[in-house]
Amino acid sequence: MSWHVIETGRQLEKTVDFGNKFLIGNGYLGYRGTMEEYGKEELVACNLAGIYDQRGSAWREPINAPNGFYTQLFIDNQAMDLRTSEVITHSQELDMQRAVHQRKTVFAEKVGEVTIESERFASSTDNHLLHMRYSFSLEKTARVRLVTGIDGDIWDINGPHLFDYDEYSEGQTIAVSAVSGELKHKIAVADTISRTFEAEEQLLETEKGVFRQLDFTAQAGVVYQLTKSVAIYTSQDTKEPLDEAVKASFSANQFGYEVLKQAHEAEWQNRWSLSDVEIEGDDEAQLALRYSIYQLLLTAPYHGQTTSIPARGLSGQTYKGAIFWDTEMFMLPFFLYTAPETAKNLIDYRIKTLNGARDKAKEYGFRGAFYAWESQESGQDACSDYNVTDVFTNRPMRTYFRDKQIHISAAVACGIWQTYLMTEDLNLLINGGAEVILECARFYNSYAYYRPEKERFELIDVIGPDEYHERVYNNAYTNKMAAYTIDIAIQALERLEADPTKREELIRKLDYQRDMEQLQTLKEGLYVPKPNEQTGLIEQFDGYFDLEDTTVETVRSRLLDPKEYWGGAYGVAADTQILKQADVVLLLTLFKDEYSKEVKKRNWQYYEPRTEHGSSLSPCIYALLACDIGDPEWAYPYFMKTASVDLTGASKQFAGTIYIGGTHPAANGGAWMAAVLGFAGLEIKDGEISVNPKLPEKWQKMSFSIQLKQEIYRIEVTKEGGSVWKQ
Ligand code: IFM
Repeated sequence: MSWHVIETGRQLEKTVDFGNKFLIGNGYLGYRGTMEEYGKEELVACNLAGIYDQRGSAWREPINAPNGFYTQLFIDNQAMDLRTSEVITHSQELDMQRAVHQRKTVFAEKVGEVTIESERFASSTDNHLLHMRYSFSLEKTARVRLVTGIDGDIWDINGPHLFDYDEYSEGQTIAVSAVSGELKHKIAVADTISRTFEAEEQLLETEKGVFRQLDFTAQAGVVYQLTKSVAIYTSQDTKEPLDEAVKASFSANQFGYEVLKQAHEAEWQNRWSLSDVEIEGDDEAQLALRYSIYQLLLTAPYHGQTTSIPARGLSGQTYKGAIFWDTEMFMLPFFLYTAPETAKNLIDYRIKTLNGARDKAKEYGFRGAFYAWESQESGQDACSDYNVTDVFTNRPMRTYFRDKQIHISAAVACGIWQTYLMTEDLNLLINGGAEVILECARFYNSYAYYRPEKERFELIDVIGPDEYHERVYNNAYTNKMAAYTIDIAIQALERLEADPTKREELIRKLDYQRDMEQLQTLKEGLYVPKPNEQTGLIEQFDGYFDLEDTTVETVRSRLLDPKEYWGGAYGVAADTQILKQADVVLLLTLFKDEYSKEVKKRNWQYYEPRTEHGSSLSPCIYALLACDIGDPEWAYPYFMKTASVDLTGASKQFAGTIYIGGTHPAANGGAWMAAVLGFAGLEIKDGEISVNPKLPEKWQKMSFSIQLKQEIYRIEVTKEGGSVWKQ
């Protein structure tokens, strides 16, 4: 049961939601959980990782490939369509263990019942491939027409992105290739079918698609079956994407659906064996946590391509398909502990995009690396200066995410350092990791502002994790993370002493001699807000405690429109202490060993009622700190909220008028952290693994594996304690 996500009944109002919930993918592509007969109005999309296009001055976003699964059955010229036909029963199911999507619909037709069943998966063994088996049967004999092929008229938020469509067909293989408007990327999709029945076949070509039309008389009670192997290649993969796609689709189809599925399932079994977390005593939590892990596994660049995980995964073009701090701060730990090679791929993306970060620092008059708030393929920042649209005037609002959310560089440096500490692989530092860390530290050195009257450096005019308060001074989280970045830059230079030649080369290349001295000065002089001696509270930023102290509900009641943005110049939260997401609590979670339990508890209690949790990144952090304080019952509802965000679809869908729906991989990673690092209390220090369980009341036992320096460890915890053994 806890491996299956099932929905029954038509539920057409949830079409967009189910598109996210029933997503399949393999790191290269994500295919939304829509029906085969659907089109762009239902947000059908095959979203591609790491390949972007801009149309005019609209937002740059990832490219959706033409839909190779398009299939429509007609009975006596009547379309069998979940949207419009009479339906007796309908179900949609995701088998997470095997990463397979299934659909079964029974239609009521003049000729009696018509049953359609389909099954699909995004191949985990060859990430260019998608496979589908489609079958149907009729209660009474009738004339049928099946149209199946590649639909190039696709959903885009800021498109269309594809032009110059070319169609191809040979034998059972058809293909479409098109060219993107901005960078002239070629995208090719090929589809080869096998079928169990004879039919009159005709080729249909439209402006943007190619289809086969199969006409025949279907006998009552016979199951007619079709399998499709869809291959996708782009000019980022190969010079001749069309040839590659045709070849791949054709040869995959020769193996047969079952063989391909077995290989795919074996690979998923392998992934699950390293990443599953079993919970005894709470089926609901088990399902939600597995689902979170499923989402991480389907989105990650397992195959070594240098891409990272966008904020909405591969569920569509929301948030411009961009990479945020979400990856390093919320998802990376899961990969570091369960799939370190994939964690390295994520880190490689930041190393590869260092020049983009350097350019951004220069653009704002700073030195070093200022990573993009919304990073695309070369590290360019897709975040616009006007990133939210006002619901009243419909005008873009000036926001400061791009220019002031400087904590992003610290997240990148910290992610690289954590990866290095876990793997102890000096090559990671030598091959670009140290360079990124040093450049991030240099950025803070250049951003810091010396206040002679206070004899300290400050970080002024920033936005912390709580985006509702813009342009604040000394956001405690940002200052602490910047201080940590300086610290790890100094430590990275020390570690590089193991290879003095490489160290010298790097210092020379970066002309870093003077910076090294300055980092010491900054380390000693950078102001990091401390807990107040009487209250134990850390002020989120200078002047935060002077703001109106009110409740989330009061602030919500002031909204004139439910989609109104809470932050920015006129936002309802901006002049109050109401925050969007964990900020000081995140700081305390990350640096938990540096603060007393009392300080952590007081801040949790102060900030929690003032937090809207308007970001899916928030509840998991409250869960983690609650576990650290020793209160799993406080933590549990936040864990459940995080882990089930993509199952319930209960997340914010709009920022101003801008659609921000999709899957939430940061929350998925947060759910894993809350369970494993929080409830099980897993810690690795100096290569030593320990657990300190604080299981919620219902949970009797948790078991999971982790990978540490090529060894696999099995861990079991109960309320009484835990055990760790090498496998
Ligand atoms: O990175 C987050 C940010 O912290 C809150 N708004 C959404 C972004 C993408 O998930």
